[in-house]
Amino acid sequence: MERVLRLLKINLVAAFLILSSSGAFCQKLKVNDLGYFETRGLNVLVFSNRYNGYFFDEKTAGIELIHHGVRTATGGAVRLRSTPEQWDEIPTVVERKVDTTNNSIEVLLRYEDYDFDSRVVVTAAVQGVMIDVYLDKPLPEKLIGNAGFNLEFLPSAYFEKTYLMDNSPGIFPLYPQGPTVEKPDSLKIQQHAGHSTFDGHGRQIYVDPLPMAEGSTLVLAPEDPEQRVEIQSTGTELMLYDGRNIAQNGWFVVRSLIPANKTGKVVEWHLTASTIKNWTRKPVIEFSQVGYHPEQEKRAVIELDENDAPLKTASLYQVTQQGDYVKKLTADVTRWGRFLRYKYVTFDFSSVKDPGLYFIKYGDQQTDAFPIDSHVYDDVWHQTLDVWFPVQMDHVEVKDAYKVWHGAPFLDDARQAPVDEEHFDGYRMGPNTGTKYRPGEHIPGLNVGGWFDAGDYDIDEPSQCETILNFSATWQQFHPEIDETYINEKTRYVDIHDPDGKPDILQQIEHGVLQQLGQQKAFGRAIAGINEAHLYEYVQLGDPAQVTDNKIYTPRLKPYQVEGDSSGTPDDRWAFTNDLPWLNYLSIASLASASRSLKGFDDSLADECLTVAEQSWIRQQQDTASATGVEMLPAFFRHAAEIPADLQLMICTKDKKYGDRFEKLIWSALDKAPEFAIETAALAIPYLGNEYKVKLEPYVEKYKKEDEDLLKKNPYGVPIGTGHWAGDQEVVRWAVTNYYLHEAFPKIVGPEFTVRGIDYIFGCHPYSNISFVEGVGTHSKKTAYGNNRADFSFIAGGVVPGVLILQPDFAENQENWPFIWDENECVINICSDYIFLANAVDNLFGR
Ligand SMILES: [Ca+2]
Ligand SMILES: [Ca+2]
Ligand SMILES: [Ca+2]
Repeated sequence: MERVLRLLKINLVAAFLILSSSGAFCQKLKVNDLGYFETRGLNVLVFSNRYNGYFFDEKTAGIELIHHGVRTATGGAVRLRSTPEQWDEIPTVVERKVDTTNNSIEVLLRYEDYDFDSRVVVTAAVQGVMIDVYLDKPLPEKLIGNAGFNLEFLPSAYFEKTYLMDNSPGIFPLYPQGPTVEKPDSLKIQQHAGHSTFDGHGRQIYVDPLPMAEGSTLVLAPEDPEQRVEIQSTGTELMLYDGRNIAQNGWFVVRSLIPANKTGKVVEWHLTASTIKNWTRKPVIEFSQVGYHPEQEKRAVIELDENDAPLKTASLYQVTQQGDYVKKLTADVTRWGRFLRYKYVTFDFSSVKDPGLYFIKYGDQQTDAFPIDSHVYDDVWHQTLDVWFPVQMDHVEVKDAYKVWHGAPFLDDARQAPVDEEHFDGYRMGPNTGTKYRPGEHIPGLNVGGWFDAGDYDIDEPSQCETILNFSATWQQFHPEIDETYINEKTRYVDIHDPDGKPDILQQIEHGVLQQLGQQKAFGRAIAGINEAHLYEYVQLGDPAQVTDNKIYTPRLKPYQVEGDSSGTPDDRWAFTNDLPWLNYLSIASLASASRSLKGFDDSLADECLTVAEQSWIRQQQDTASATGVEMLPAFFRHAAEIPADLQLMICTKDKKYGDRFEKLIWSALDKAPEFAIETAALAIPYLGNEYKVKLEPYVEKYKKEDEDLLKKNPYGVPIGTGHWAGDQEVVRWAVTNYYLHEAFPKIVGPEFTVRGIDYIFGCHPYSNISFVEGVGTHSKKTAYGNNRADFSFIAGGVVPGVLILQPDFAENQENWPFIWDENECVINICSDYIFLANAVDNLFGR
């Protein structure tokens, strides 16, 4: 097919190029003070962001292009595969030199496993950059034919667009269409710790993509002045690949192989990207897509290009039944200042309180319509509980009307994980199992309850416990009786939009508790979690019931041989049985809290939760042996983790021994990490009396001062994290903590911090104004990193991580490409926290 395309020399294309280039504008890039190449409409970043190693290739590192405000290319680096997957080898940056005088940035990259160094030098050129790769020593033997210089282009940015390779036209495929080739395993460059993302099903092979086009000059999207990029290679062939052929999250990759037996300059590319003259990014009016309660503060933040002159005013219009627009308010905007790369003004329309539908107008920009109404928060969390959580439920089949979300998965849980194994997804066993089970032995009682932690299919223990605690707190504070799901644990069957007369939140607590009890009964404590045994299982998308064969592994059978409920395929998940006291205390806290929620719903289960929690607490207090496994938390947090368990058991039993431990630990925790301890401290007020409350007050005063300082840090007035995972979780947690403090100390902490937190989640945030709750609000996340991400879809009610801050100054939340997990992957603890927050905000304004 590709040969045929190449033969189709269409002269029209050349004519079109000449026409379209008339809209382009030529100027030289400069390295700015922040250490990246800049011209209006185009930035070239050279390892401003590095591979951090935790989740390997996150598609947020290397040479990157920000083209007319969108990050369209990443991963510019010397790589060892044509289309690197997440778990492939990544280079380390040994050295990075920024030369603002000569407008160049140079990085020294190293692959330690191969003792292989390369230097990548990027120099400003007219309308683009020169990219040169240098070697001091010839390529190591093993890397010949494997090492090349790659640059990856965002597929969704080039969907429904074309390319020219040496003037031969092609259309970027919407769905990967090959070509691919099978190769023997012996040729494969090792992936993370010897794991493999490919399941040969007994064959010793792997699959590699072949180029979809080859030549020396490639133009991507020649027809589009906003995204046209041209790469000319001197001395090496350019190859264009589609990485999605071997991994749905792959990108379009442009690559030159590094020639064998050569030193000095081994790759030379001239990259140019078209820019629109005097391009100015359109203002983004950031507001809540869910709308506003009449009595709340109503404040839109307007994000402006640095070359944009702010207008003086913005307006609020009401939309009538007849479809007329009635101007309700015109007010001056307030200049806020600069945050990251943009300028900000704010528009306050708190004075408008009449119920109705409205939109904001700023210049010629008009927002989506949104309500002002006392009922706006009534049901914003329902889909999170009715749809998103059921889909996350492990060990059960889940349906919704005609649709099967998934079958009952992982009924073969679980085998004891082997010791000292370098795993993935943050799991790692220490030198011993800490259990009575031999590595590989089946552990009964674990194939029940629990939720998939996120867009993957593991049972991650910390988030399981936090989720139970969040659900339990929501029930105890607000008693939401909503019933939209049928849940039968015996038949392992869940039906969405099928009320069974039982409150869904209590049924979810029960589902979480069943897994906790399974762990506590098997080990006398909690474990780190349960994860797939093989990387090729971990990366699987679609129905989780197909990840394993659901039959318990028996070594006497051959692979793929089945006998009754046993099979010879070692595909069962592994129980990572690390003995982590802080984690066990978290499990104890969740069981104790759940026991109060389940009282009157399932008394025997409630009693069992409390009995197990108390037994496990006594065992944990006596257990002075060092923890097994790899510790993730610093010593202080490990110590402080006991506090919520003490609190929950104190509330359940009124037993002094728990109260004593609580009071012994809480004050030093408040001194060392108030943001970690203050919510727990506030929860104890009803049980410890007024003297305790008075002693707590100065800590609350101090916390409130920090809340107020946030207003100076960014225009949104919420904490915006800058870590490797975007910060919606921190925002939701912070808003919930402020709610508890407001309830306990209303004269010190007002409700505005809690409301600001939820406004941020609903659209008043950088980069765009979509609601970060899938399906909630007029415009919301529609492509997210759920387990249906390969379908470019979403699971209603999920809350995504949100805006990722890429160094040095670029805030991003990709809307058309679901696979950037640190922006788009919903996790159970944030979603259950969000359910609490939404109920809390509703409660603030009275029901
Ligand atoms: Ca996980
Ligand atoms: Ca129900
Ligand atoms: Ca199995």
